[in-house]
Amino acid sequence: MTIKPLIILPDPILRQVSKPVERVDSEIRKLAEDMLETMYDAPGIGLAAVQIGVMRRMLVIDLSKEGDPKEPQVFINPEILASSDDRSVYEEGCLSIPDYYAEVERPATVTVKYLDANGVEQTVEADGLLATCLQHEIDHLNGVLFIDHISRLKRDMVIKKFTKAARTKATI
Ligand code: GNR
Ligand code: NI
Repeated sequence: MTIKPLIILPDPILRQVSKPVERVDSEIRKLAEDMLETMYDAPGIGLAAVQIGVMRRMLVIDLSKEGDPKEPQVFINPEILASSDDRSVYEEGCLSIPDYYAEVERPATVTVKYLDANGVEQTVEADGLLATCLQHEIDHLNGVLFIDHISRLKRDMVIKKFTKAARTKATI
């Protein structure tokens, strides 16, 4: 198990579209373990493979409360089959956009088909935080960030701030 460095805005990697996982093998299960360890270390409640620079359609989520037993969930090649018309609003954050939070409105309920860590097809009807988190992570697989769902003014401000920070940190 390895904690991997996180890809941070405005790295163009975050805008790439991830490719499907072809076979759920030991390499993919190792990747899932690394993603979970990286997510727990951050800490976060979800992580897409692209956030550690791996362009595969895969994400992990753990919504268990601090102190309770861990509930790691692995979603491979997830697909949203249906979204509800009713919406819910959550204050979202992203490990690739550290210390920035904004309210995002999304479908309140989604039906998601995916492969689990054993390569077995599963379908979940998610609501609440799981619905929001699944949509946030599936967006990552398509090169979409939660700031794409807020006002252009706010988005441009965040991108500008992170671009400036990256320039300051760079050794060029
Ligand atoms: O840790 C995270 N918290 C969070 C809060 C509200 C909605 C979505 C998320 S996901 C985020 C981790 C992350 O960046 N996943 O891609
Ligand atoms: Ni994120």
